[in-house]
Amino acid sequence: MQDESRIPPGQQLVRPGRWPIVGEKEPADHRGPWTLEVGLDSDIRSFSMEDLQQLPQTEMELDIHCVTRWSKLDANFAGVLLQDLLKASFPDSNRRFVSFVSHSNQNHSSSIELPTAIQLKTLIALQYEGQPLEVRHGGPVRNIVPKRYFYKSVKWLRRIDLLEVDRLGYWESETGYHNLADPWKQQRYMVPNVDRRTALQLIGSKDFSGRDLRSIDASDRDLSGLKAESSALRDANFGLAKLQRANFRNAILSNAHFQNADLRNADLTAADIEGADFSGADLRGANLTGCSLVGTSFFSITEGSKLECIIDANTVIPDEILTPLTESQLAFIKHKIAEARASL
Ligand SMILES: Nc1nc2c(c(=O)[nH]1)N[C@H]1C(S)=C(S)[C@@H](COP(=O)(O)O)O[C@H]1N2
Ligand SMILES: [Mo]
Repeated sequence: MQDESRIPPGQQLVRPGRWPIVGEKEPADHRGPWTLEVGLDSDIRSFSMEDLQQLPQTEMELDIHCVTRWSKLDANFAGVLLQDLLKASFPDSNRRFVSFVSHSNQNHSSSIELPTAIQLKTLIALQYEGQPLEVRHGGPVRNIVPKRYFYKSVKWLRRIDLLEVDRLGYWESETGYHNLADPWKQQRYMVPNVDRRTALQLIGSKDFSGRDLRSIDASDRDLSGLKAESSALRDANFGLAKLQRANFRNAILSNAHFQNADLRNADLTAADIEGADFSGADLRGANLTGCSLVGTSFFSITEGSKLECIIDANTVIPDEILTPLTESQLAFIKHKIAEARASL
């Protein structure tokens, strides 16, 4: 039996043994052996991998909750507790925030209040299931903040800064992810980045091309033929909207809400639809070629009733994009595709 209380609201479990890769796939180029620096302003302590291995090691089973709605339970990690690393570097500092900085091409980082990080048992992870952490998952060293959305857990951790004033991380400042990131409170996004008036004007113009309109409320609107190529529409609400022939090519639609939307003949080519919800949406003739489907929903169950998307033989959902789906979503969409093909 799965313990429901362990799965935060709006999350679905990945298939057993799966661990999706989200965001960057590799660190920036680097020479020489990996080091981890801990910095208190200009005072810096440097740890080699051997140094880290010589500190007390802690092993724990953790649940991963990604903001794009997938969760993975009982992931086994081992490494050094942040608390133990600080004992070995700056035992007497009582700074208020900690920032985890990656050695990555986009200079990722993420921050959290230091007492919270300690209390949550933040781990400087070196191992996953008894093996050195794979590079694609942040090896040789990443931090893991338990009980927070996974963007607080930075891959290829190179530097830990102890701060008096918070410094927003990459996702938090570039994409509006919520700085507190508590999955049980669904703290996924900060407030929308356009006011209601601007939003209504843009909806009237039917042109979102290239714009960042996080969490925009376009529910129940007539947006047929919408131009939204390469726009950033994380968490946008298109529930019940008319989106026939809309152009969402290369758009970021992660966690967008399309419940009962009319997406007939819409073009979603190469869009990021991770965590997006298409339950009840009409996808006849829509093109999903090259979409990323981690955490995507094509049906949902609310109050006991099942809300299903509609597809037909003209819907383009290539088989090779289906693998990241959860077990129930995969079974559902495969069945729908087979049905649509059979009705030809
Ligand atoms: N350096 C770096 N760290 C990162 C990211 C990233 O893109 N770059 N993505 C974050 C997000 S949004 C998630 S969900 C997790 C994904 O980790 P995984 O790819 O090992 O599943 O890493 C987080 N840490
Ligand atoms: Mo994420």
